[in-house]
Amino acid sequence: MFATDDTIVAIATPPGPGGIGVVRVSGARAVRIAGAILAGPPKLEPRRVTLTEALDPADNRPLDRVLVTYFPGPRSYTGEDVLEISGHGSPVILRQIVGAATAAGARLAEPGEFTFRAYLRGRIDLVQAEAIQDLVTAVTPRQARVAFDQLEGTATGAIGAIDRAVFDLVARLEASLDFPEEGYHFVDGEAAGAEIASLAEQVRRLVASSRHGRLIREGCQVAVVGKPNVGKSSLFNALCGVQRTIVTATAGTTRDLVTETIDLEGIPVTLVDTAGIRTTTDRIEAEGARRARAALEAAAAVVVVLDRSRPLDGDDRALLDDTSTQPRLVVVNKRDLPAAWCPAVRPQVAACKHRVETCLVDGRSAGAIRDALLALMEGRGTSRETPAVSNVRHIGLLVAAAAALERASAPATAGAGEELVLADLEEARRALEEITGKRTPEAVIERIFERFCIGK
Ligand SMILES: Nc1nc2c(ncn2[C@@H]2O[C@H](COP(=O)(O)OP(=O)(O)OP(=O)(O)O)[C@@H](O)[C@H]2O)c(=O)[nH]1
Ligand SMILES: [Mg+2]
Repeated sequence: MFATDDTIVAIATPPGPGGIGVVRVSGARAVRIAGAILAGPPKLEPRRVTLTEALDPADNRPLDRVLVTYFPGPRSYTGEDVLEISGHGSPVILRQIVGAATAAGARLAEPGEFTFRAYLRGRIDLVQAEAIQDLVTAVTPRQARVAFDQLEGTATGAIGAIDRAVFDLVARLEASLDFPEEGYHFVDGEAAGAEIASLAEQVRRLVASSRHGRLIREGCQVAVVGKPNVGKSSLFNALCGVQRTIVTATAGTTRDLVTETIDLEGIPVTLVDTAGIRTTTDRIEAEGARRARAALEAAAAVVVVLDRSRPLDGDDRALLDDTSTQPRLVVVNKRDLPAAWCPAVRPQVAACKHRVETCLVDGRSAGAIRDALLALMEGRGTSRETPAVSNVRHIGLLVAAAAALERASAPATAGAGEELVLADLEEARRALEEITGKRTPEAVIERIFERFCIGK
């Protein structure tokens, strides 16, 4: 996908002016390029900072005073010789330094190419490369924590240990296959079956914890729905902590979808405020209600807001019926006003598992709603522990590995032919090694690195 024997250069800091800006160079010619573009040229000491000047190749005049750090391979980010040149964070100067480096023989790096080289040279595996991207793009501290743990090797370690155990079993089974007539029995069928079942269980546990991991990594969308005027926008604003959307006493205030992402204990939750859903002949309101229904269907979870001060009517009931199979939180609002519900409807609402009574005029219910929302998510597999796996690519392959191991377990116990068991064990290994990058199709690798930014 990329040429790997040349030397690459890119600006590693974000576009635009900044306090400092860093140009990164990686490859076999890095030191020679330093000699060509830096004043002196300086004697670069490994992992020490050198103060010098970057030169304009056109006239050898200084472009900027810079700090240069030299990381000799293989103990560098990419595993190759790396230079980090820190200058003033001026896009013009940084571009000129890059220009000087290309004039001296470097090539402009593609997105993710530095990290790709780190992967290629075995500094990190694919899971860690993906973790770097997650870390850089994290929007909640919890996302950053999960990504950093994966970069440190938690997921890699867990998956690697299982892969090694499967490999060990495969080796013993193959040895039994190779020497059948001598009566070699490197593996007892029953013991092998139990071993495989236990490995499958370990993979299943990783998958189970990954549901929470995925919520943290990807976040989820929560639609706030209800009849007009029940207090949806008031709830939305209370959760956002700002008056993001208009609240008035007029029914039908919200006409379109309004979205905002909040941090719910580390889960980035995208809240969608919607127009009130009721039967209407007004064209604008009907379109609003149509969009509200679409948001409702797309959402991972839904908050149904009811107004306790008005009788529960057909529109409320229809909404409660429509959302009954979705993960949902029922908010019984306007607790401060006299209740208008007849006793007969109370059990219907009381039957909703996740439910909270609120008063949304003063914003004091926000904490209770957050807790109730979190309880709803927790029912869907969240916990406060940091999950090892969060990436949907990894989860899919873990599920495939667990299934293959489960298929192998019974025939092994029954003492069926080694070939049969071996085929499934091989499949499990293939899935595990596709996660870490040992056996990953090039197209998948390409897709992973093209999402990186230039200079990473
Ligand atoms: N007394 C009382 N009034 C509330 C409460 N919550 C909201 N309101 C009022 O109810 C009215 C409607 O609130 P909104 O938040 O705009 O309701 P909505 O569901 O978004 O309404 P639409 O956008 O028209 O569908 C406003 O006047 C709010 O101040 C509450 O808990 N108690
Ligand atoms: Mg509204």
